[in-house]
Amino acid sequence: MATNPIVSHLFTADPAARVFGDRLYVYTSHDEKDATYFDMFDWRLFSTADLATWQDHGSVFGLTGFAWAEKWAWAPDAVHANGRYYLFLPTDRARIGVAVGDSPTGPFRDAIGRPLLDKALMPEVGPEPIDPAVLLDDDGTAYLYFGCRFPKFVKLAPSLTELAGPVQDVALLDPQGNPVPVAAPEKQPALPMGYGEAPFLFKREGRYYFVYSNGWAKESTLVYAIGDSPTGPFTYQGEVMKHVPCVTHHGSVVAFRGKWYVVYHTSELSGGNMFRRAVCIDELTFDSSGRIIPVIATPSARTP
Ligand code: FUB
Repeated sequence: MATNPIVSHLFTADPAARVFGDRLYVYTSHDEKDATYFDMFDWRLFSTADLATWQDHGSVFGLTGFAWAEKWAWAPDAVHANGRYYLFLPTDRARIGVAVGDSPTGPFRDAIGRPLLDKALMPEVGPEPIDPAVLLDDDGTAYLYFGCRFPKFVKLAPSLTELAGPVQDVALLDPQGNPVPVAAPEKQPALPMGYGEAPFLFKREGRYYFVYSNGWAKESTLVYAIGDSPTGPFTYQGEVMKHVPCVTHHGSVVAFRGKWYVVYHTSELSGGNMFRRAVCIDELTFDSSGRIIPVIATPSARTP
């Protein structure tokens, strides 16, 4: 594999790794080189056939593509359905839009001309509907997960541009079966199980893995829970990976060419700046019962 980070000519974050055809695509958000906040304007795309050489597909969509969006182009996800490619994109810490295109690399356009979810119109989406992640189940049903501090999900219609049910809370349980309390607004969730942000769903051997960040403390990292259904409940299992040098933790888990990988970001490339992150990849393995063996990140090369 190439050395970490996979991209070092610009700052990238919040990777959503997806396999389309015979390539691994990583959709990212984009930290500005002089960033002092998560003031982000566009989404980038990189792909590889061999995990050694990465192709930069450039900026595949930006805030200007959504006439209704103002700022904060944060964590994306992508899904292939209906012969098209759909990007789920959060803006404004308040809305999630959908862009659609005919190829994984675009061009993409606003699919519906308005947000799919909008906090101003739908209080049930919670205080911060960010970090969309889509699970396309084996029967073709799509579920959208999202939320900071309050994990939410909603079933999508086959078009992927309409909702097919109510917005619901994701039920997270501790190993004894008790509900994991959601985080109090603006507070660090209780480690290690509390939900912070960055949901990501994948399915393996019939079970649904709900990956998420447990917050912004110095021990925080990506953790996961497992459920028997895409609608939960999900029971906490442990860490996906050990803490990496970054205040935020956001990643995705993907199978590619017979192995599993976790794709995530750290602040190492910028020497520790939390607003200037870089996307990395490491192999991930499971034990015989399907538990993730926590990944120890391969350190990133740093800027001189
Ligand atoms: O990139 C902006 C925000 O930082 C994301 O939405 C969070 O998941 C965190 O990575």
